[in-house]
Amino acid sequence: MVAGIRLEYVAAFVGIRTLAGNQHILGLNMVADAFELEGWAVDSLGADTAVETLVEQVRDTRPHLVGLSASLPQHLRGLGQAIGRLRQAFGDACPRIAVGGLAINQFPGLADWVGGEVLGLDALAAVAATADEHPCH
Ligand code: B12
Repeated sequence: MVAGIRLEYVAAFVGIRTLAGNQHILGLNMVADAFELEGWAVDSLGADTAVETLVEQVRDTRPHLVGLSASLPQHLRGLGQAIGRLRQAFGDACPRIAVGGLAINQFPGLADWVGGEVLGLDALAAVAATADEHPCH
């Protein structure tokens, strides 16, 4: 709740724990900040977050959008598994899942392979790509 108005457009940004570990969170934090500045209610779960923590967060807050990041090629398999788990847990009610980060930017076609969507190569592009979904627009 913000000033008595429920923000319907909630986004969660998460650095998923993978076998290789994922400490690269600066870029994802920039994306989260950009969405927050646009008026989205944002939950940043931080680096190296367990998949089941994300599943619980989605169950509790029902975000419109989940943003995940892969910086290294070694992160991609874990990212794909996390997205598969979200889709299995929520089915048709699964939030929109955006992926980004260096590994995706180098090979955007990998987004399909992991099961996510590229909204843009950086924070501003991602915000612009979702502008028409925001309640203020
Ligand atoms: C800072 C950094 C670290 C820090 C991270 C600190 C932190 N808290 O984030 C630390 C020291 C932990 C680190 C560790 C490692 N790192 Co490092 N790291 C970097 C570095 C220098 C900058 C990354 C960064 O923050 N960039 C700035 C942000 C803003 O850019 P970004 O992440 O790409 O994010 C932007 C976009 O991609 C996009 N975006 C990102 N996420 C998302 C998500 C969504 C949904 C959307 C829409 C968009 C989006 O928007 C962002 C803003 O524009 C890069 C080199 C480089 N120049 O990129 C190497 C780099 C990524 N690291 C590298 C490596 C190899 C490692 C280590 C394996 C090193 C080691 N041997 O230990 C470890 C791995 C740790 C792990 N398990 O995760 C390599 C990866 C090479 C590769 N392609 O495989 C790089 C490229 C360095 C290099 N040239 O070799 N690293």
